[in-house]
Amino acid sequence: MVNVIGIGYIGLPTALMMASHGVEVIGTDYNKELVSTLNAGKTTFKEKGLDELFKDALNAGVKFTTEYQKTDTYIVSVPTPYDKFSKKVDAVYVVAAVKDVLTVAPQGATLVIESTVSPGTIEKSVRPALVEGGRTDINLVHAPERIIPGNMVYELLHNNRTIGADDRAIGEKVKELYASFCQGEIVVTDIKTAEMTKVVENTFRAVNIAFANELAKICRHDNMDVYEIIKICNMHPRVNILQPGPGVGGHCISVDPWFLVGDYPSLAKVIDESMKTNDGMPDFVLNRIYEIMKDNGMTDITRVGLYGLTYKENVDDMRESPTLQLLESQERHLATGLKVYDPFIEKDVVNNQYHNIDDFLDAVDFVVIMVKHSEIIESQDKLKGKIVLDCHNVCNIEGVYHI
Ligand code: SAJ
Repeated sequence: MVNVIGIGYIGLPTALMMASHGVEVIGTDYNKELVSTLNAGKTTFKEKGLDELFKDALNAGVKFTTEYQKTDTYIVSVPTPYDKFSKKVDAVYVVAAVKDVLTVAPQGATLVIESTVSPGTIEKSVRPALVEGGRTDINLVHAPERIIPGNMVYELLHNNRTIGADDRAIGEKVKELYASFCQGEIVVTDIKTAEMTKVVENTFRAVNIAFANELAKICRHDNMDVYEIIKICNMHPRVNILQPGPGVGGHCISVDPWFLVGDYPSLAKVIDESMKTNDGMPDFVLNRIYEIMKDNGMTDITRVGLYGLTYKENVDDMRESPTLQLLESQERHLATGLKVYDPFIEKDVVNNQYHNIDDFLDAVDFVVIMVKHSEIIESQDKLKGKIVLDCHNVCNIEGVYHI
């Protein structure tokens, strides 16, 4: 039996996937509300294919509880926040979960950490917890997750994976467990290499996005079309530039590269600059809003609306979202009043938030597309007659502004 600790964005799909492939799984989380929602037969976030997978897993006998289980295999998938000031990873939740597991884990149990951590964290923070608890019999493994929100179920099945272990034989055993559902290649390596690959993958994407954002700024400065330029460059066989946008959100691309900057400040220069470039994009958009208002003789900020609150399209996750960053920045400049709408966010989370696209569009003259949800792409006719700042180049309307 596998006990998955932390049944959030990663732990839940992982637990469900294993259960629906014949593994006996119990998910444990200290959040009672989350556990009771799952036990009531409801998923806790929206994700393509998750509800169907949930049904299959329930039929297969998956269980959820707040109690830690006595078993031979644990998978820890709790969040790893980072300290905004020092830019270092804070393994506090991982260590707390590990300590809780140690209270029940039998001799020789295997503890798989899926949470993203910076290279060396398992050695520096997790192993000491085992040593202090007198539990060096526990086998430590790191199996960093790789699934992308919006396509998690597909990617769980098809992505290649990395397993880092102290002991090759244990690594192979864990590989077998993941192979119960994973159709990709599974590489077994050591723990520190596994930690580093995970952070490097997200850093690669962050740096590439920063490059696109910097190009957008250069092109704006001299009135060139960044999208046309990227499109043509990408026709070169060895060039693959990503897309500029209003900023970078989510819990991974906007966070993980900072771990390398925090740990290697005098070495991680390109990464540091890239992260600053991405973090500066919401402010860049705010400046564009003021410029465009001026061009159009607009003075009333309350007639401007931000479309989208989530960190990317067609998900309901708002963590570190560019829209939230922009609103925060606006408040810092002592200016407020922007209206906001997102079809995926039902609760009121910010001021001046709308819950219906038509009411939102009636209330504004200027729409800023912060997130390219399918809804706005499919209903762009509704934007006719409005001033539009399209931060993702998804509108085919004449006269739209770009970043
Ligand atoms: N973005 C751009 N331009 C682009 C692509 C993305 O501005 O061309 C922005 C998005 O709008 C979003 C942010 O970047 O705000 C991040 O989105 P994403 O779709 O690139 O990635 P995440 O954060 O949802 O998921 C990433 C994935 N990592 C990589 O692709 C290397 C995923 O595979 C990881 O599992 C995940 O991080 C994680 O949990 O680490």
